[in-house]
This record gives sequence, C-alpha cells and structure tokens, in this order.
Amino acid sequence: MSIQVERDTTTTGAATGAGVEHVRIAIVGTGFSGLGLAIRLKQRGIADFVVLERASDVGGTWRDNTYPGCACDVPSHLYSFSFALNPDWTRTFSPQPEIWAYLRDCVDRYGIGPHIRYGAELLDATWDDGARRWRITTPQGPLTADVLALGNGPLSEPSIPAIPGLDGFEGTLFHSARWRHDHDLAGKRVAVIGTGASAIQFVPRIQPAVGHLTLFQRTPPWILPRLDRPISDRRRALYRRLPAVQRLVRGLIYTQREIGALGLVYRPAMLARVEKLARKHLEAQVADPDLRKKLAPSYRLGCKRILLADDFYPALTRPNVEVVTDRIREVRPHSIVTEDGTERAVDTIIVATGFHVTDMPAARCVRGRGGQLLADTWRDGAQAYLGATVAGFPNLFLLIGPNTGLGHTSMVYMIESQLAYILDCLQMMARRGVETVEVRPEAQATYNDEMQRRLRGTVWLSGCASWYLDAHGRNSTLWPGFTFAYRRRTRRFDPASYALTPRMAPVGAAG
Ligand code: N01
Repeated sequence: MSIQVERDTTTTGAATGAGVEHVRIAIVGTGFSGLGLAIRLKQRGIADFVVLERASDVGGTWRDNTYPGCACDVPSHLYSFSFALNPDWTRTFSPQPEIWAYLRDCVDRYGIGPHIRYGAELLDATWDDGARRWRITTPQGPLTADVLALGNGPLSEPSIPAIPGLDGFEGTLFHSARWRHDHDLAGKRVAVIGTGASAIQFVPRIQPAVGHLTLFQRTPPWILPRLDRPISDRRRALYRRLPAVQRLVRGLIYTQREIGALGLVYRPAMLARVEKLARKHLEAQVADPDLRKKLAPSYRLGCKRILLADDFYPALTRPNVEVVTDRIREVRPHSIVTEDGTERAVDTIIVATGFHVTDMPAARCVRGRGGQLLADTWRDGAQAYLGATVAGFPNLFLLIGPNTGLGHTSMVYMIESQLAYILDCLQMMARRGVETVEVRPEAQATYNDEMQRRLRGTVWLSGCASWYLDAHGRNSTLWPGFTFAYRRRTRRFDPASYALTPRMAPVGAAG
C-alpha cells in the first residue's frame, strides 16, 4: 500500500521548495542554556541545528550585564559546564568578563560558531500541525525546524518600574542590565532604584566617583559575607595539571550548597542561624543605628534571593550616600519626589529593578497547536512538565522553564539536567521513528500539582514579595528540592508522559 501524505518532505538542513531553510533543531539564545544544548548536540554528532541570537555576540545575560562590579554569586568552580571545567578562574566568585570569556571560549572549543545566526531575534514561532514543524520568523528571514528549544533565559528582559513621570525624566536614565558606559558618573547626583543582586554589586563601585548617591530601597535584602578571594597561580596550575583535583573541589562546593536547600525548602527554621550571621554582618559594618534599622530585613532570610557582599554596607555609610526608604511618588524632569513630599534633584537615574521573569516576553511570540499563544496558555501562571515541555506545544523544549530556578546553587547544574532530558528525547525520536512529542495535559497537571504542594511550607512562600512569585502569588520559578532530585527525574526521557506521533512516510513510499 502506498501512503500519500501532503507535507513537505525536505531533508533537514536544506532549503525547502519555497526557499525556506529547514533544520532539525532551532535553539534560541546563546547563554549557558542555548550554548550548552548546541555543544551537547555536537558531541552526539548532530550538526543539523541553528542557534538564533538576537545580539551580535554570544553570552546572554553574561554579555548584557556589564555594570561595574558585575560578578557571579555562585562559586566559580560550580559555575561552568561539567564537561568544560575552567582551571583558569582567577577568583572564587568569577567576575562577569571572565564568565563571558568562558562562554566565548566554549563556542570556539566546540565549533559552535558556524551554527549561530546573529541579529536573529525570535519574532514569531508557530507550530504548523499539518507540516509538523515550527515556522520561525527572525529579522534574518523565515526558517522551519522540527524541534524548537527556547534558551532565552529568565533574566534577559529588563523590567522598568512603572513610576509616574519616569518617561519624562530629562537626565540620563538606564537599567543596570543596559549600562551606559558612555555616561560619566563622576560628580553626578545619581539615584539608584532597587537593592537586589545587581545594585549591591555596582553601588560600591560607583559610590567613590559620584557626587551624591541616593539609594531608593523598597525592601532591604538579607546580605551575607561574600568572602571572595583570588585563586593563586599555583592553584590554577594544579587544576590545569590535575583536573580531578578541581573536580573534587567542585564536588565539595556542590555538596555544601545542597545543604542550603535543606533550610530553604524543608526546614526554614534552620535559617535562623544564618539570619544571625547576616545580622552580625550588618552590625559589624554599619555603626549608625538609624541606617542599620533601615537596612535590617523584617522577613525570613531566603524568602528573596540571599545576597553576598562585603562592600555594600560600607559604601552606604559614606558621606555622599543617602538611603531613602520612603516610596517614590513620582519622577520629574530633573528630580525624584517621595511620598513624604521630599524632592531630590538628580542628574542620573539607574534602575536596578530586575527582569521580566514570570512574564517572559518570548512567550508572546510562540504559538502552539491551534495558534494558541504560550503567553495566553500561561495567563494564570507559567507551568510546564519538568520545566521543559508544555501541553499543546509539540516538539518545544524550554530551558530554565517554570520551576527550575534555584535559590541556593548553580543554574548550570539544572541546565545540564535539562540537556540530558532533551538529548534522550531526540535519541528516542530517532530510534523509534517518532516525529512529534507532546506532553500529556494530565502528566503536566499532576506534575504541577506536585510542585505547588511541595512549595507550600518553603521559605519562598513565607510572606515576602519577590520575583520568584507571579502576579497571582504563585511560585512558578523555583525548583522545590535538591538539584540531584531534579537530575534523577530528567536523566531519561519518559515517553509514557507524552503523546507520540510516528514519522509519516514520504509521499509515494511503499507501505
Ligand atoms: O533584580 P531583583 P536584580 N520601585 O529583582 C526593586 C540575578 N543576578 O537585577 O525587593 C522601587 O533582585 C526591588 O524591590 P523589592 C539573581 O538571580 C545574579 O538585582 O521588590 N523599587 C529590588 O530591590 C537576581 O536575583 C547575579 O521591594 C523597585 C530591586 O528593585 C536576579 O538576577 C548578579 C521597584 C530588584 O531586584 C535579579 O537581580 C546579579 C519599584 N517600582 C543578578 N521595582 C549573580 O551574581 C523593583 N524594585 C549570579
């Protein structure tokens, strides 16, 4: 019997009859996620993929965040791919330029460069159910792909606060993730809005140069000593000669960090000891009781991201700094007015107000079966199965999808778990002649019920507001457990949770 199917049977990696290029896999983004997937594909001998990058260089958030003092708050040895350890980290917490250089080096080392399309921002990705492929649009033109992997990352779209009058500010205004290096801050009256992980890193760097710095703090963060130190030349030479030693150090750091999950997820009461440490840190660094009071958090440590800094509090004690805790009422062309009516003249405003995490903009350009927008599917909160696949969106993989974020250790570990899952799925598809995989709605629902049940009682739902929670107060961001538990669940692709469609025979094939 001959099976007639009306679909494009163009071989992968080639232009279709209509001149549209087709690839097996399209990856969005060149941060740790997108590059990690590209490297893993290459290592498996799969070369039929493209990586779509909106900018003109790789690196994702580590390319975009160039503010003074930008560095990782996860120890260097843990913040790299397990298959590409870097013996050359110069500090125990790597500065941004080193991480960015590491990612660029990975591109060269694994030959990813030819696969990357620069200036190729994802404008639209629509699942074509007839052709069983993704139709993708970027400024570089159309493209189709069997599989789409979104590695655009949760920390890629800066969030600008909705403060009345901000648009009409006539001085210089920028977000910390879009630092204006061309704007000289020397002697300027600078306002910084926000006291999150970004602000606490750049405030100590700009404080000595600016004329006056006003720090607008809505909620004080919990801050622990950072204890960053250089890694000696001898130590680095040892890691180069004996990678096993570095791997051992990495393992020890990993174990120590996992213990942190105990307090955050299972026994928030354990965090009381850490809170004591943080309070001592504040007391040791800030003598002025009024300032200390402003900086003391009144919610449970860990509810928001725990920050590490040795130089933030001291910077706030300098004579040219004022910490303002009154809410901002409005911004005027040359000033900021707080709720108590005080008007402060400023030349520059730096908003360090975080990112669109729970309302990922990329979700507004991905359409699944029936044209359903991912953003609409997630109207009541983002959810996915294993943070990786979404019902109604065949052959779509999310990297760092819902409930895969962490408050205690390296995201690279979670990313590598997801990569293993995706690769196992691709292998299964090739082996079994499967053309599409789509998670079953009931598997996704059961999984998300479990996530939300496990999140109850965690420190993240202990009463503070944070970017971990969506507009409905639901934590759609963090993984509620140990990272090795997530790895165990993603080690193998589980076809039973999916609807699988067999590959259609090409037109005219004998059956
Ligand atoms: O952003 P944030 P971030 N008016 O969302 C305040 C990662 N990261 O860029 O707490 C006034 O943490 C907001 O106040 P509140 C890391 O995962 C990693 O600093 O909401 N203030 C808060 O103080 C991190 O968590 C590294 O009350 C407003 C701040 O802005 C994530 O990126 C380094 C406001 C936002 O803090 C984001 O960090 C840097 C408003 N309307 C960043 N809106 C590493 O080292 C918000 N705020 C790996």
